[in-house]
Amino acid sequence: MTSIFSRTGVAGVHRSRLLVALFALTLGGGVLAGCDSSANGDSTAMVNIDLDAVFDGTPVSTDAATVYTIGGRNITLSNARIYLSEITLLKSDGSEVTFLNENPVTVPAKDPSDNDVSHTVADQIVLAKHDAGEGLFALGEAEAGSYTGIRYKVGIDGLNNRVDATQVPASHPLAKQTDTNNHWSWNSGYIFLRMDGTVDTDGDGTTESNWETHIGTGNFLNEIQLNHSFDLNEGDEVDLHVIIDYAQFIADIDFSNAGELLCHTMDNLPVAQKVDAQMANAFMFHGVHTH
Ligand SMILES: [Ca+2]
Repeated sequence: MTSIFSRTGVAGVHRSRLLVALFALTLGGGVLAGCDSSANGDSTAMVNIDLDAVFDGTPVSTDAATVYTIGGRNITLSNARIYLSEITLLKSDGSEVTFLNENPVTVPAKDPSDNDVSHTVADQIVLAKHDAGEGLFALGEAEAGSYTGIRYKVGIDGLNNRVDATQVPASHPLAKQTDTNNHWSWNSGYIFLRMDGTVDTDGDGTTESNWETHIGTGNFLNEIQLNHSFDLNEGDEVDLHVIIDYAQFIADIDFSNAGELLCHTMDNLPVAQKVDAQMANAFMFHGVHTH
């Protein structure tokens, strides 16, 4: 008898705990429904990318008084800017999230046979003007969950690189820029990586000559994948913190060789190839920071 009463007592305790649990679930469900109605049915996080530009470990400076040494030569930096596109989060389950621009633009372009076409740029493209202090960009929403890394292209691929830049609205990253040129022509496309500055060619310590490293065209389009596990929690706003070391891009350029100082890709393929070979070494996924 005592054992039966005892079991009843235990069952009673379980029942009341179950009621508490159900009550909590109901509350939780109400909160979830509220979030779902304001989003698009999924639980999502807001994702930004923080492209943190350094030069050999210190923050990039385009101040003329900031002198860097590379290959034994003093150089300064006046421009440091880069295009990233097709920015994609890699989920633990093997699926992917590629960010799209909330305001796609439809502009004239040339197809692979050089015919005039109308092309819609849907991708969430980033033009990071590090020389202007621009490195933090909103990418959009991504599903909450477990991720293993990110992938992106350095530069612009396909028809997106064949548009008429002068027809792209000024607010879009593919627009012809008015401060520093970002685009050659519809057949050469965008300048994926642009670095400029001065260099001490005569070795007296004072920089006096210009150097220019402008990388573009499909042959030098790189895809970068950075593996780093992270979680996105519903309702969070996070920064994907990626460090870009601009010194790496030009690490193999011989600044004592006048033939390597000016490279606009098509006119100096050997230097473009040197930069291309270094591309993957310039990026590090530092972590995910929640606001
Ligand atoms: Ca000099």
